[in-house]
Amino acid sequence: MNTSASLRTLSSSASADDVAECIDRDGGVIVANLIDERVMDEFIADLRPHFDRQTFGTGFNGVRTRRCNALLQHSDRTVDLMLAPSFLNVAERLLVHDGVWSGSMADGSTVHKQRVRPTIQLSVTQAIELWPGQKAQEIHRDDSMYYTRHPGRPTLVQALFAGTRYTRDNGGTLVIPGSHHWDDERIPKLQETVAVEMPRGSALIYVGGLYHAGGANVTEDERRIAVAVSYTLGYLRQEENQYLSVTPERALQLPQRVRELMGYRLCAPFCGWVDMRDPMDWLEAQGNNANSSASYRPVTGGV
Ligand SMILES: O=C(O)CCC(=O)C(=O)O
Ligand SMILES: [Fe+2]
Repeated sequence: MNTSASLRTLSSSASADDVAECIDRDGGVIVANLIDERVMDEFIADLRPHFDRQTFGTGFNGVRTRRCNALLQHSDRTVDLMLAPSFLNVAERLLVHDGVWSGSMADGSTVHKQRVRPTIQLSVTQAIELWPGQKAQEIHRDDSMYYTRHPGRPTLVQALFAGTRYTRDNGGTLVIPGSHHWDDERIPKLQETVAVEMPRGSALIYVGGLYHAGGANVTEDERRIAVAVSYTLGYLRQEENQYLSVTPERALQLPQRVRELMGYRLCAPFCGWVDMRDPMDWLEAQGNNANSSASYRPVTGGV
């Protein structure tokens, strides 16, 4: 394994510009103590019964690994991870690109043009529990699902929040710093990877073009939890189908910004409509008879 070129660690008070610049250069960065202990405790406690219903995976997903999905359905604290400023603002900086001209004929002779820019939206939410005995995963790029060509504009920004500490021995994610700049022909090698080590509550944030893999868990009895949350552009398909993974009733309980990020907001100029209207109108119509913020509790309110 490579011991020299590890990713940089920045503090959670670093500016979004600094974090984005670091990711642009190295492909990823570790943001220290992004999620506070209380939030992580509550989050993992909410997930525990769902984790415990999962069986181990197969192949790429790991024969000694359990994965728990649909995190917005299971825990209010998913919101804290999604909206962590050093993640959301950085994802916006890295993904949103210049718009296209969108025109409309006003009176048959004049075309009014406007420059529009795409939104970003949630792509996946998944907690990954690596058990002792899990071998290292295949090295891959997460943006392969979008057929992204490299080097080029990012289509995915993902965070792996440490739900337990991350060590080389318990399966800390292996990364190849700078590999997002590689073309699509170069083959990544295990010797080029470095293991990410970080305390619980810190996060590895990276672009989808960074080569990485889950590490091997060679401990006797220590499980490693990573919580994957990713953003993509509003006009691409979501890795995890948020409309079917999270019920409309549950979506209506979540903060407005979260619903927008789930994809219930049209991506300009006109991607994602329902009956030619913003899907948010459809969602809100489902909740006309319900108390729409009944059960979401912000962390400051009630733990
Ligand atoms: O578990 C990890 O450290 C990484 C998992 C991963 O990269 C994936 O499943 O795509
Ligand atoms: Fe991955």
